Amino acid sequence: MRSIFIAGAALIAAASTASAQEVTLRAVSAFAEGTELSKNFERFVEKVNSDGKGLIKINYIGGPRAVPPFEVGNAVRTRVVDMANVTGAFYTNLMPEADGLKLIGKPMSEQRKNGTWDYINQLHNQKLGSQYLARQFHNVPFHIYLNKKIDKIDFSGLKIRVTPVYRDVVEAFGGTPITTAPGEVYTALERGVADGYGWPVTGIFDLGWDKVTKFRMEPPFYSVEVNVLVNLDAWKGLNDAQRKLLNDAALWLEGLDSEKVAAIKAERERQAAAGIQTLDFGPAASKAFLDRAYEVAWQSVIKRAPETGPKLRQLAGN
Ligand code: 173
Repeated sequence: MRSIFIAGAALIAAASTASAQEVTLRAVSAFAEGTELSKNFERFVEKVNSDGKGLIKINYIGGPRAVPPFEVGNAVRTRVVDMANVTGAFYTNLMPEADGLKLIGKPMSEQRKNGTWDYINQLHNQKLGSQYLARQFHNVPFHIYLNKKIDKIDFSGLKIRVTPVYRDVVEAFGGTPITTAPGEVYTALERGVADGYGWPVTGIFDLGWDKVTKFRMEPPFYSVEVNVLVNLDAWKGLNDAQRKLLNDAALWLEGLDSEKVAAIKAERERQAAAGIQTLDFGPAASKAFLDRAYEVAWQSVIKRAPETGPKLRQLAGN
């Protein structure tokens, strides 16, 4: 009797030590360290590590030198890493719906209230074995940057570097898409392998692309989506306090999007100062471009995800 009691007490003691132990999560970013698309995630890591002392520690391994960008989603799924800063565009092979995330531009506070976050989280749970912890940059658009001047929105004869974000719209306007990871954009432009590329309005200075960019085409389109994923087993293995800590930090991270309004204005000025000219074909051409850009992108998502795509579009409301 006594030995059973002792064994039981020892077990309880072991369990509580385990739950009180600091958990370490290994994290990577699909974007280069210290650049625009990684910076806020890196602030998030610092915050978790300081608020979460004794509870949680994120071991940030770094950017694409650790895991190639298009493999980051799978690395989270298979728990090669526990956490990642990555865009859905980089794992559409595992989750075609991820290509639709760029079409959802509502603030995260709203997406968390109206069921959008919940639905996207379920898709990540099922298809990517991960928790959709946070989404950043909902208010930052993309652009097509060009080195050849065009006199209307028509990419015929142009080779344009893409990811799934821009593929459909580039094709719809007659361009030839060439897929590369961000790390290969500079060389592709320098060698003339590409005549242009898609990228957010911010961040082209980070890797020196301003030196190989002549024009930025208007209008801005879609909505940048960079998210923080946590492997689902890793997430389930956390206790309530640890999960709350990560959730609170995720909401804080999403709140940093409010800084982007000023950042976008500053970036456009900086591009102009660097000699990058805007190609603007006026409101009617812009509207026609945007209508078509959204339409071809949704059709593409729905074609590859006929069950779930329409629901995503309904939640996006566009
Ligand atoms: O590499 C890309 O152009 C891309 O798809 C992307 C997506 C989100 C943020 C930045 C780039």
